[in-house]
Amino acid sequence: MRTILLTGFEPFGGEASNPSWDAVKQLDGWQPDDETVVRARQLPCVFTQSLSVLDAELTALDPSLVLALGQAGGRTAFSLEKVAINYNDARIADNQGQQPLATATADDGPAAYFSTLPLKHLVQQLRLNGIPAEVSFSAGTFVCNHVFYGLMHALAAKPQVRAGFIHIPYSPEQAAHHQSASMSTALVVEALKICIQLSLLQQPDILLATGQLD
Ligand code: PCA
Repeated sequence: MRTILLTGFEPFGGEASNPSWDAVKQLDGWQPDDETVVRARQLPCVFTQSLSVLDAELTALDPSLVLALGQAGGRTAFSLEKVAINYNDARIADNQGQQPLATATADDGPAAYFSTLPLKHLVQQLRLNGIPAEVSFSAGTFVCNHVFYGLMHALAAKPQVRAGFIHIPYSPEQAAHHQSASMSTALVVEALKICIQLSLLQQPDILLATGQLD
């Protein structure tokens, strides 16, 4: 049996829920085919501890594909992150009151890693299925980027294991308070199924104009 690991975060920043966890937990146990099963795990919104939990799951599950999710309120689309940077600079405290400023996630690591998901192909297929999607070139400098960097650092010696990070917009319930864009959990789940099926094919990415001017 092949395992796919999906992660979502606990609530943070005063929100009552985190739609990244609400979405991935719905796919725990889902089988995209007879030989593959999805496992969903929640990560604490805490620097360092989030990576201890993730590393333990990577060891226990030995996944063939990893999609890590987080919320980025204000985003207008399902946002596939391209780059994880070796830099923590927290504008707010994490859920244990830590606020690292200008620190590295891995002292011995490179400045950045790229996602190994077929991002352009995913954006194309998501849009064809009526789901707003984009490639993003910054996952920020908070716990999500920290987890994304730690994930890619942990898998650096395993290029056959595709992995990446996805930021999702507010849920409709949250957006009603923030007057912002939203995406329903049902649509995020549908998007994740497309990402899983396409990423498992192990085809190289396509060429498509998904860059940003500035
Ligand atoms: N979003 C935060 C951390 C947890 C989450 O869901 C971030 O974007 O860093």
